[in-house]
Amino acid sequence: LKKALSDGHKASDILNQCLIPAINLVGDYFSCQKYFLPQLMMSADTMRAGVDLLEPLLLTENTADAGPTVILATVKGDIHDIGKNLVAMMMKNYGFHVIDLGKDVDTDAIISAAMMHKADIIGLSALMTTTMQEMKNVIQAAHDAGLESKIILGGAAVTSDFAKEIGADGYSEDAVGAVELVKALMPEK
Ligand code: B1M
Repeated sequence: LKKALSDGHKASDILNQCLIPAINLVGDYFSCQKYFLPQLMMSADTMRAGVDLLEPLLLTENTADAGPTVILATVKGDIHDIGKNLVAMMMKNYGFHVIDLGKDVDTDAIISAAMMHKADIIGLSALMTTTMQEMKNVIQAAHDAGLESKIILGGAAVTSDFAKEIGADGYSEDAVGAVELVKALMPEK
């Protein structure tokens, strides 16, 4: 990565054209049993180290906490957080007030945090077909608690149709799109 940067490649191009396609390829190799869990874990560690190196270059115009308040979490049962962390970084970059609850987060913890921080947005991430079902429980719990926060979804397993079906307010397939989605939902902020 350092060589690519010194050769003049942009950090965002390295992320979007190399790192993300590479980790997706690892996922494909895992699916067809060319790679196994150790390779999946090593690749995830490598990806994290890469994102850490690029992060200062990806952050450009942090206007610190001026925008909407966003609670972010990877839902219960799911420990994938690379994509959610990219969403958090991009949102902070646009001045959103991001409270990142981490991964494998209980529905109750998400609802409590949204109430405590008067969240404008609850952003949920899930990477597995099993755990994306948990998103529905969060939406139901938010509704039961009378929360007015808008709920947006993302993560490799999630689709726009699924988001509509379970009553989410929006879906984005990537981190930049998530920022645009929040801006569209909160035009006054
Ligand atoms: Co796992 N894993 N994994 N894994 N892993 C997947 C998801 C899988 C598809 C691989 C495969 O089989 N091809 C598969 C799920 C299958 C399914 O459900 N259909 C899988 C599996 C099975 C598992 C385990 C069960 C393996 C095992 O233990 N036998 C286990 C899960 C344990 C658990 O969660 N309970 C497991 C574990 C792991 C690691 C820990 C090794 C590691 C994660 C490390 C980490 O996240 N800290 C890992 C990895 C790296 C992957 C793959 C290869 C890559 C995921 C990733 O980081 N992608 C993945 C394969 C794949 O997705 N193709 C796979 C890059 C990242 C930038 O993309 O997260 O999609 P993504 O985020 C994008 C967008 O989706 C979007 O923006 C991001 C940036 O563009 N986005 C949002 C994400 N969240 C958003 C929220 C938004 C908006 C947009 O609004 C709020």
